[in-house]
Amino acid sequence: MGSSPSTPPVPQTQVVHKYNDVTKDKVKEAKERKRRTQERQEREREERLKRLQDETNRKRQELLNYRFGNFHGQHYFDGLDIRDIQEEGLRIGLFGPSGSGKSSFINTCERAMNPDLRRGTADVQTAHGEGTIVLQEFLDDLDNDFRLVDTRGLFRHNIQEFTALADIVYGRIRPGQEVKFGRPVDNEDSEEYFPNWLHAIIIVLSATDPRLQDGHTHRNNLKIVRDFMRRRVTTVITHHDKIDESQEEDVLAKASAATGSARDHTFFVANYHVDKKKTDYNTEMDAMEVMKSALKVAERYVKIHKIQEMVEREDEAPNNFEATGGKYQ
Ligand SMILES: Nc1nc2c(ncn2[C@@H]2O[C@H](COP(=O)(O)OP(=O)(O)OP(=O)(O)O)[C@@H](O)[C@H]2O)c(=O)[nH]1
Ligand SMILES: [Mg+2]
Repeated sequence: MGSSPSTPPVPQTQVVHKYNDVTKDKVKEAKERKRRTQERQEREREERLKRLQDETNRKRQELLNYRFGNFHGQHYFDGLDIRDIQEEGLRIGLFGPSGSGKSSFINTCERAMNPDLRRGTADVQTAHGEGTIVLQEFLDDLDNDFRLVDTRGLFRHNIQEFTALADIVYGRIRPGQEVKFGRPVDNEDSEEYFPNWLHAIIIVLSATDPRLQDGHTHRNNLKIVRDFMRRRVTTVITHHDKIDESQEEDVLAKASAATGSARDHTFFVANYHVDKKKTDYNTEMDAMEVMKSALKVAERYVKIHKIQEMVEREDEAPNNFEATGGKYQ
């Protein structure tokens, strides 16, 4: 037997190399692709954040520069004497069950209006029991035409509480005064002064409150407020961070039914609070949407009130006409 033919180089060795090279290239390529995807995602995230930040700044400027009538336009008030409100501005009150997040919402609004602020100035409930007792105005130092008014929480749902609420609405309880139930205030005169009234209210409910979720307790308790403040209400549902997305529609419908404000005047918000201090543009946007809605509602209410006043004056005119023996004075 002759020597065996020279053995060709082992092909497998080459295949293995090739395979390795291909694999290396593939891995490298995949890594590169992943890096590019991550970079793109990061860029998109930054762009989204930038857009949100710009939108937040734009909305903030709109509210910081707010002048009475801006949202409906000056023609909306043609023929009406609105000088008192132009001079004094609008007052937006916060009403709602004790502990629903009224003061926290005010703090959120303060931070939305002033990005340098690390925390709001309204006192929130810390332990059990009531938080706010004294009526207090906020955002009143801004050079624009509205203020927010923090009130004592509703929890009795009786006539004494309703009387106190009416006293706040008609400006008989003034900022700095304690809101007492069952004790009439001796400040009747101020009812004459329309700029001291609340021109709209924001009803604050917590998304996690079983009295909202059961669909009837809040609805029954708030009937008197709903009827009294008809068409002057914007609603904010706090604790948005504490509910699941799947619950939103149901909670929204129940809140709107309880307060009587239309769906497009009903908003969710996840307030700033002790464990949520980091700037959140979504939170600030939500809070500013609520303020804008309340201002629109308030402008409409001022118009309704001014028309009523005018009609009442006209109603008095024929009496004067008769009293003067048919001569106008
Ligand atoms: N997680 C979360 N907690 C909130 C939110 N809003 C308010 N809170 C908390 O709820 C509690 C009550 O909030 P307050 O703002 O004091 O409620 P209030 O309506 O002013 O209460 P009264 O003044 O007693 O009527 C506080 O412990 C807040 O930190 C929210 O959106 N999310
Ligand atoms: Mg409070």
